[in-house]
Amino acid sequence: MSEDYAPMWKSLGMDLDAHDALLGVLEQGYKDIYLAQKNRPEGMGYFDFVMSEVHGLRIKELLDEKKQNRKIIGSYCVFVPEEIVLAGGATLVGLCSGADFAVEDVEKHLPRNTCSLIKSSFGFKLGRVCPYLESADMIVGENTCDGKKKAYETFAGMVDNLYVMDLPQVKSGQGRALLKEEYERFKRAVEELTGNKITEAALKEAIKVVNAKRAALHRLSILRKAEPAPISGLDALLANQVFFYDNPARFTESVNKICDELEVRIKENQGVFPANTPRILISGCPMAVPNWKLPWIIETSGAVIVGEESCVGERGARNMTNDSGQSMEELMEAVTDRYFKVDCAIFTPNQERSDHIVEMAKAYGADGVIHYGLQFCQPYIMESIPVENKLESLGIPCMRIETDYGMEDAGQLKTRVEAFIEQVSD
Ligand code: BJ8
Repeated sequence: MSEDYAPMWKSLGMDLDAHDALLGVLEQGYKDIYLAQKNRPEGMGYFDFVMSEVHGLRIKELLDEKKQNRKIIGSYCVFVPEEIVLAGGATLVGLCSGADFAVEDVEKHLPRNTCSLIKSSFGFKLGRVCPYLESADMIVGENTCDGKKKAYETFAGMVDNLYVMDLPQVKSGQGRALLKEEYERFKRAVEELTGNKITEAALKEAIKVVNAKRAALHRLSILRKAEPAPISGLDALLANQVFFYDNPARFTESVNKICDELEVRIKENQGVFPANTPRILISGCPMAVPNWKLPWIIETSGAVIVGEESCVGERGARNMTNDSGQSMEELMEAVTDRYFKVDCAIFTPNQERSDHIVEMAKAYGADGVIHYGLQFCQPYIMESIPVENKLESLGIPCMRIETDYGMEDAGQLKTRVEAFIEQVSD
């Protein structure tokens, strides 16, 4: 990191020693996993920089925004509409939940058999090591899986600015009405927090900004359909992860730059790995920074990841919000329509998700699908069985993996992944 950010972190009430230790692990992990890759697009240099400054420069930018009276809203889920946040003149950031931290403390508040993602969100708070969380003027929790919704009851006692958004579990008329009502309530909460009345013009503009971010990621996804794949899955995952932290306009520009470069690579038939490298689609739980374990294992075992059916991936970014509405009512309907299509495993039934996995496997020319379930995540692990059955019935090999954020099972996972890759490359 180029600057001494210690005074800034201290001003946020962070535990500097614990934070230094965390950054040390993060930097080493990034070096070993990301910088050790070969044939990376030059444009990834921007993301290397973002990652090296993820708790530094980006936080300074957010604190500068706060000085200008702009509010920061943190979230843990793709159901929190960035369009409404931006329209209210605030900034949305994803909150850290991709690494184990302060596990002993966490297990005083949560049962041991809670998924790593939820435990991590508690660990970053209890350990005081997440500058995004400490900068946030509002933290949005959402009633998605049972684990999260019960955890937020406890989390409410650890922070003084938790806002809980209710979410439907069924894609019915009532479900959609609940989502719309919750987005209206959230809009009022954002207005109250920022003191800005959200206008049609502001919402329309915000929809355009967020759509542009998504369009850049779509462009990147489509380029990954090429054979040989022009970018590693690890690098593409990183772009999908940074989506949640970066300034929207800068992010869009940076992803589009990488895409320009990839188009040249494709024309010249240059792949990141040799031609005919087995192609894998990952599907399942979201992978938040710095959760790179499984993609790293896959791509150091002789395969390339060509797509992510995940909230940090296509599930989160695939649908656009219609910006053609003229009234607030029409625009809010469009926001609701867009998010109501997210096929998270908390919905029942959730046929769309397995249809989408099949569609993606075919579109990206995947030789096999690896379903990634976080241990103790009932919605995704339960769904992984019908997903596997469906894929196998269509002749698409599938392997289900259950893991956590620890490295203890890395060797065992590698053996399984290697065997799967051998199977799909026959
Ligand atoms: S829309 S996937 S981001 S809820 S891994 S905490 S489901 S027990 S993260 Fe998610 Fe929103 Fe859905 Fe996407 Fe629970 Fe499972 Fe843990 Fe999970």
